[in-house]
Amino acid sequence: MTKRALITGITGQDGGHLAKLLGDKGYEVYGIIRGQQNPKRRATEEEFPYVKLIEADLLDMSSLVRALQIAKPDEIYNLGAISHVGYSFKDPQLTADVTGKGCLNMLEAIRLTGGEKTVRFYQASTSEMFGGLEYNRPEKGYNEESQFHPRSPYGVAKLYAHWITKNYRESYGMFAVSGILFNHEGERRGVEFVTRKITNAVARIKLGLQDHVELGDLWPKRDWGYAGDYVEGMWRMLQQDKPDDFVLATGETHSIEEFLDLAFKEIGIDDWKPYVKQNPAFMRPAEVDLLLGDPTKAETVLGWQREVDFPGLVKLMVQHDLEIESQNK
Ligand code: NAP
Ligand code: G4F
Repeated sequence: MTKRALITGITGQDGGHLAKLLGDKGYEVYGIIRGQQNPKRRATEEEFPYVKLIEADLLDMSSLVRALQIAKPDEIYNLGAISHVGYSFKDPQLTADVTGKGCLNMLEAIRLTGGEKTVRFYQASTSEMFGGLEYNRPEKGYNEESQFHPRSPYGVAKLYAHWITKNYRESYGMFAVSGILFNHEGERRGVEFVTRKITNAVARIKLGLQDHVELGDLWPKRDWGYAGDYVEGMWRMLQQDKPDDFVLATGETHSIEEFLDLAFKEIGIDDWKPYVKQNPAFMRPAEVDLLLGDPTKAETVLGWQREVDFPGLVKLMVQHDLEIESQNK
């Protein structure tokens, strides 16, 4: 029997990687797309002609019920969210509604359509829920047992979604799991996130299209992996005998300065300082100083391994942006 999957956030970074992964595995793939004329619709249809798009919105439970009636999914991947931490400080209520309550809307839609014993549900939880070293100092990195202390409206909304997913698992016996994913990047990453903003700027500087990039704080450290590796982990979580939560991470942490070092070296520049200006507009009211994850449980139980390392990730992103930007020149 062909398995059916429904993805929210199909137009986002992870949605693209997951649509490819599930398509390659022979799934019948449905994707939720929002808005009357979503600007990403055409590109999504062209790249994934096998994906059936359904108009719906995480803010609107009746649209989710309709989507479930159409897709009749075996698996749901809830990737849709306001996902930008900086933006969440500017629009905290919308973030709570989409990123937090949107998850509840989907879980209730599953119950209303009688899917609580048949549908497998994946919630996109995040390392932003941990909050950094000031609050929690794990020896090997944050794991599934580490304490949460979110530092942004986004992190708080995600923590609600995380707990309500656990609550539906415990209350209704649903196969509902959370993947607590550390930062993952790649050629599909939005340019509003720091890694892609840097690699895009580096490519444009190399091609003479811009002369500097403006960034916020450069000292925070992140555990950066490749998004293509992480969607494999999401899928594995839904193939287990028992529902459970897992951390996906690389077990390494690097500062934004280290990312800049490697990205500029890729175009032959050793000293990036003349090309980077600091702009307080990109700083946040509260910052997460360091994120480092411990993926031992995912490696042991899921057999998950990341394939792309930090230098490989930076190289892949710079080379991709050089190709794209030279076509635009
Ligand atoms: P992304 O590129 O920002 O994609 C977000 C997706 O959410 C987009 O497809 C967007 O659709 C959709 N969306 C926004 N508002 C919606 C609404 N009201 N109803 C339905 N869909 C809506 O995010 P990503 O990097 O792929 O991340 C996927 C998920 O994993 C997110 O939930 C994110 O918070 C979480 N996560 C990401 C990371 C990471 O490092 N990437 C780490 C941990 C957790 P439009 O195109 O229409 O705006
Ligand atoms: O790339 P970022 O915006 O990612 P952030 O805040 O770590 O969030 C991402 O990862 C989370 C997982 O931990 C996800 F849940 C979330 O959805 C998202 O995908 O910022 C990374 C770091 C921050 O410390 C930020 O303050 O880079 C710093 N930064 C410095 N200058 C900047 C900039 N961030 C952005 N976006 N833009 C800048 O100009």
